[in-house]
Amino acid sequence: MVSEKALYAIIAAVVLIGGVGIGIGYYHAITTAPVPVTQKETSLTLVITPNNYFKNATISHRQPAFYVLEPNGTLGSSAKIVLPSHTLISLTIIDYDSGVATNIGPNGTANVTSYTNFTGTVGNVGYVYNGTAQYVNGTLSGNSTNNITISHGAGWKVHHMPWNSTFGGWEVTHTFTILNGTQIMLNVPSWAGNNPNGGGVTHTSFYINQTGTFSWQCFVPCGNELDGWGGAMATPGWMMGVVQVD
Ligand SMILES: [Cu+2]
Repeated sequence: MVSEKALYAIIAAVVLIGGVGIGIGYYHAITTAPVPVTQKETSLTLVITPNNYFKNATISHRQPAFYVLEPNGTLGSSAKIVLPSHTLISLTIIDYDSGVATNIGPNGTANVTSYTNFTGTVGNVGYVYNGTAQYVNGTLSGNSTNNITISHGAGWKVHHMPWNSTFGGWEVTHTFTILNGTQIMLNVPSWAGNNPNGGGVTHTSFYINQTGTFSWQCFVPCGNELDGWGGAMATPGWMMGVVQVD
């Protein structure tokens, strides 16, 4: 058993050593040049597939859905997307769907053009990749396997997706929209394109400089029933969900 006197001696030694440690740490802190803050960055890749089988009591139909591309290559659920706050988030949407949206907005008959905009992204822009009429990315030249040159495009920089008068709709398949209550924090439209095989890649970046749990929703009525607002549009992990920002 340690005597009371010895115990006090040990406590005193611990306090003294700890104090010296703090002193060294403090001395170090005030004599070292400030370390440049490295910008925090992360990436989020969403994949839209159009032909997922949706079945409930009244719907038995193929429906589109957003997935999160996980680091191991699998498609994870988009029902709850966890993101860091105060971090540059590089968002890529790989969209296998196609076809213009005749209506866009908070109900099946609305035509609210703000949902065609890139809102809350860096510079309020996005970049569209794929063989659009406006911009062809990636051209191949050369005719032998030893002499192939691929010119990569820089993407078509857009503030908003246009109306396609030939097809009679907005060039938007779906939107990835994050809401704080009813306020739009982020709106990213995904390019519909006029490639008959469908498919496009849209890239943008954004910050969320607050923590909390928000909702995300697609604003193209792409579901079944309720003027397109049932089915996928009303089911977490399909065309809606939550975004938890830590
Ligand atoms: Cu949708």
